[in-house]
Amino acid sequence: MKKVALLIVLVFFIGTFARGLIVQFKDEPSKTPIRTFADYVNHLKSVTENGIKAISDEVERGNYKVLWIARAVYLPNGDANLMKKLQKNPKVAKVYPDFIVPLMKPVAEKDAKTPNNWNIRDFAVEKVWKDFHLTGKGIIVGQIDTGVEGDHPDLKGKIVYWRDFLSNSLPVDHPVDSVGHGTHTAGTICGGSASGVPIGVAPDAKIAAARCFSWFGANTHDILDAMQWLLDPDGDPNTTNDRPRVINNSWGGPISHLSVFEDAVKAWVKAGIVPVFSAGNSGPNPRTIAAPAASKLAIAVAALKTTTEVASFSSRGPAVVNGEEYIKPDIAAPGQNVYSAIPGKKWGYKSGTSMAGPFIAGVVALMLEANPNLTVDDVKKLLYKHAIDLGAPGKDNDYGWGVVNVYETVKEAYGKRLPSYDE
Ligand SMILES: [Ca+2]
Ligand SMILES: [Ca+2]
Repeated sequence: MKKVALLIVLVFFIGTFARGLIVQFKDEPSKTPIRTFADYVNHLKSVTENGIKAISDEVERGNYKVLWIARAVYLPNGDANLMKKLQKNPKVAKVYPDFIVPLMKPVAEKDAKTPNNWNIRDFAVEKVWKDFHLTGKGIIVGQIDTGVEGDHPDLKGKIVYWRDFLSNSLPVDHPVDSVGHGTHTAGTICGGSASGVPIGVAPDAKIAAARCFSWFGANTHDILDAMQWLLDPDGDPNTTNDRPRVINNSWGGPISHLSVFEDAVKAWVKAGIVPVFSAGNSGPNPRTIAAPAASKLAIAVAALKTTTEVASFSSRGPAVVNGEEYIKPDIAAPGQNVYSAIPGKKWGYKSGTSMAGPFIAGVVALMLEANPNLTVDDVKKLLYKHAIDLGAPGKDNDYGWGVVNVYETVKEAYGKRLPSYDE
């Protein structure tokens, strides 16, 4: 009996390891000038196509997935031998095993007996709605997570784009969430007030939801596929109003995995998408920041346990990437005992940087409604400029620039609005 049990456990664990390879091609000079984002996408696609041609002898006919967002291709049957071979190809920059990114599990969860939405209540969110008449209207927020319960009373009608990337199961064609993580984060971004108190920072924003994560985590190639999909969720390259302006990423892995995602994050930024990433739940020791949060392009969000105190679980900087050390995270937002939606049309509390990231994504949605012309850099500058400095003076490895100041940040975004805009 013991042997059988051991075998079952072994098979179970082996089944959770991803298989296959991700082959990333070297960038090449573009033959035509890159002026627009569409030019940039065409460039990525052409580099990837050339790369695939160069390795075509090694690739099983038709059995691969193009991940042009990272100038890469996924080979589901790739193994260690093929990896060695491909590494010698002059067109190949790097070959990665298709590792699993673990789910950033909440550090604590409990049912809601009495609703306490301290993240909304104590951070002047309702004052922004009232004073500036801003609620995230017209802004699409992307998220890569465990899915969303689309018919939750606080999220009904808000999931405008949905795609299921979960490998090894038949894709589900409508928003579902069997884990609960993504329903909670979506609730913090744009949930309503169906339980009696508001739970979402930008209740009129909409969501483009990619489901990649199960309880165990997500395959890297599924995440890259989802990152690519979010650039054009309606599949029509001639429309761009379907593209999210900000994407919440309550996920991350060890900093050693940063490089495979870096080009995809860069493509988002080039498309004008604000990349928000949770810092990770591996604190309070230094150098525990997760990746891609550790990317210089990302807004890495630390979790607060009160309005002025960072949670001990919140991952800390500095980030050390390719021998270079720099301060991370970038900003802090409420992340402990956060009240939001959970599947089964219920509500509950979760704690984690996964709960802090979506708060910032919601604030960015308010900023972009206030002023749709803000660039990714504008958004970062305003968030960091108004953050309330805590801990060591200036930017530090616990709070980043400090605690998000929702009111002053959105107020200045609103003030920067060009007078000619839709007046
Ligand atoms: Ca489109
Ligand atoms: Ca500080």
